Amino acid sequence: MRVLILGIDGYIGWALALRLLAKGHEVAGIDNLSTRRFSEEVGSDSAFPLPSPKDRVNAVKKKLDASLDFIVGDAKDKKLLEDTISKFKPDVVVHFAEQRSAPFSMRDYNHAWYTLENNLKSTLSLLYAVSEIDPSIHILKMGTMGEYGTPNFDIPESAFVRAVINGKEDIIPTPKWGGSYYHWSKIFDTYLIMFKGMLSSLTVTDIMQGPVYGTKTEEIIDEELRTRFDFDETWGTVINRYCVEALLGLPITPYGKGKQTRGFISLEDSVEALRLLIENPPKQGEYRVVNQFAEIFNVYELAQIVKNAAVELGLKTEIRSVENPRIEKEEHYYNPEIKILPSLGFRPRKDVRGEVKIMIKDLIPYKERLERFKHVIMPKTRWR
Ligand code: USQ
Repeated sequence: MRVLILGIDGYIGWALALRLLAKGHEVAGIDNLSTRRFSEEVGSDSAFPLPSPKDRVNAVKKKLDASLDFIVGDAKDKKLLEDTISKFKPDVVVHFAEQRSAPFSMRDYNHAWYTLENNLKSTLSLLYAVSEIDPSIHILKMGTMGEYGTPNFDIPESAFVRAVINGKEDIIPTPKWGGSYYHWSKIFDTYLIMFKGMLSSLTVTDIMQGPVYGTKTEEIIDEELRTRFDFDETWGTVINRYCVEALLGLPITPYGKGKQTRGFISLEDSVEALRLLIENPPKQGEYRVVNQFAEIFNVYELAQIVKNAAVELGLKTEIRSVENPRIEKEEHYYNPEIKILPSLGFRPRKDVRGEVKIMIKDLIPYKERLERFKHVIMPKTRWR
């Protein structure tokens, strides 16, 4: 298949490009390299040094014997999307080109607005570009499990639910509640996709994915092929952060009561699930919502798992619950449905317990590099 990845320079975008190339698909990508700049803005960097786009393309040629078109450009630019789609003629466009950090979106008004503008505009540009050039192209869009929030009901895996309101029944969009401007941007994206998708009979998979963890996938066999790995308070997700904290002898930091519960998935399983969704598109004109996670944990349990792994590897570390910088439920019901990926044959191959040991071992050679960023690890960005 021919796959265009918007956001190809990112943590998942790059790993997915490698997986698809390794499976013989043709891949092109667009990225404005904004995560590299924003990571610098908060005084941080990827744990693994990142090759330039040109070096990435060369590494793919050398290691995977594949060619890759890596376009440095902005996915908000509708003209760029039109030109690239007309020229490359993708079967599927993957949309990862969004600002993906909740804390970054909560820094101040400018960061909130940047997140909303960037994410909504890139989504609308893509919806229009595809509907005008070839509405049969499958759009695979990265949403988030965080769109649902943490409701007191079982989270369905569907765009709509049956509800009784004031005694009358109707079908309504599945209720949503974002925990940051970032999460709200994904909710607003979803509404744009549902509306424009209905008007133009678009074929869409909207993925509701939980936090991803891991340092590598099957294709990431050496430094030249590495994907970025963030660990600072703004860009790092919880498990990745805990591993770096343990490695650097910093306390592992569950926020508040630590009973915040989410559905987690390894990078390896994430790219494999995405490959399955690309190779098994929905019916033409269908809007498919997919919940994507592998295991459910609360953040205190995760701290214990990382601590045990670190101790086994001879590292000294402790768990220290820190004041929660976020406004979120610290104890809640959580039971999301997951049926589409299993129906496509998806079986997670990694689990947190096994993977965090591999992650810490993978990070050990970069300890000195990581020491330089110790000051950007403890949480500072407050929601209020
Ligand atoms: N947390 C801690 N300690 C830490 C860091 C985080 O307890 O050191 C807690 C947070 O308070 C939160 C949970 O861990 O309750 C998850 O936080 P996170 O930073 O790992 O993830 P989040 O900000 O929700 O966002 C990440 C990705 C985002 C993706 C989302 C999936 O950055 O792109 O959409 O995970 S989900 O969480 O399901 O919305």
